[in-house]
Amino acid sequence: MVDARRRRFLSALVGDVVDRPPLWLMRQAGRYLPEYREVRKAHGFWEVCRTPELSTRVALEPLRKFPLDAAIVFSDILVIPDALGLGVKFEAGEGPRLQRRLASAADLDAWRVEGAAERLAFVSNAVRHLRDALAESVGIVGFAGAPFTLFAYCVEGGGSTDFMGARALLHSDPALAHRALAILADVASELLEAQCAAGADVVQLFDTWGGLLSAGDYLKFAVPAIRRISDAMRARGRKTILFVRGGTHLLPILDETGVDGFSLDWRVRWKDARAQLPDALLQGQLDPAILFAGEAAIRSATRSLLDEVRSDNGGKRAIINLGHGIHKDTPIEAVVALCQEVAAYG
Ligand code: 1CP
Repeated sequence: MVDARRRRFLSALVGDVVDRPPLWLMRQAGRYLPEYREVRKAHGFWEVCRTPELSTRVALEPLRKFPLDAAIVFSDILVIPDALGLGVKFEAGEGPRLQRRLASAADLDAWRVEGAAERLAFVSNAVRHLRDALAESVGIVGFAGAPFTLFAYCVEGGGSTDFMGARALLHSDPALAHRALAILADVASELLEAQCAAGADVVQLFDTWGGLLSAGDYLKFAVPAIRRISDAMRARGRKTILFVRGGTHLLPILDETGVDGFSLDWRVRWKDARAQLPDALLQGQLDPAILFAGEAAIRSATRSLLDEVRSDNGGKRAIINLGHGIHKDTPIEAVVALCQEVAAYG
């Protein structure tokens, strides 16, 4: 028997009637949780990802605390560059660093494409372990980085505010960029399919930096790579959601990606997104900053979003979420208030 929360999540994915839209939060298993920080004191980031007992423990923690309808597997988008041999290090206190970067055709030729899927088996193992622990209680979200965002980290070697090097490379060597994007897409496809086969109900592509591109460049470089993924996933009956941060200007072309759903960031109005994407599943899109505004503001913003979503076709084809990952300094009581407000909306 599928429990009420997972049923609600699955219904939203296919556009069936729901009592209220389901809820999960991007980065819900991360650093804002004291229990996560405790685990990280004793274990390295890679160790948590690669040890199913640990990845499941941290993925379950938000479910124990809040009435969420789905869990997200504990992993990172940078597992793909690591599996390709770029050597990703997560040091405490600083962002991730790649030991090797992408700057030339020789760099790309050195990528270890063969066997990458096998080196990523720990992610689907984590999903399988999480599904065993959750049984039918809630949904599971699998994920991967979207090709352009992965490309951006591969070129830059770590975080950046503008990813100038990556954006320049698209234009200085478009053939190299297209080739790299296609490889990243194919490895992501395999990783996402493995997560679905292991028990994920839906997968999300995180295009955190896609909004840096002009609509023309997104169409030229990012869309064909995403399309490789969405075509492969659809052929196997899997559902894919695409999150593009800062992608309001991309709404007129996002349909071309061929994915099933879109995770909206907080800047766009729900109904404007709906007008551009009439048939898609939509997810979002509370501003993560609301969680620092106090209980009354959180409850009121959450209720406004729920009302807006309900006025869009009775709240079908919708998932409540944040417009970006939860901030690491978010107070726990704020998350409680948000989740209570959604859970009470029936
Ligand atoms: O709920 C969860 O937190 C689960 C898993 C999860 C997810 C979905 C992690 C664990 N990372 C991600 C996605 C991710 N990773 C994205 C896309 C989503 C987003 O935009 O927020 C991005 C851009 C990354 C890259 C990354 N990994 C960063 C940002 C780097 C930068 O400056 O550009 C960081 C800090 C990481 C490490 C990381 N990944 C996850 C956690 C909990 C952490 C913190 C590291 C630690 O514990 O020391």
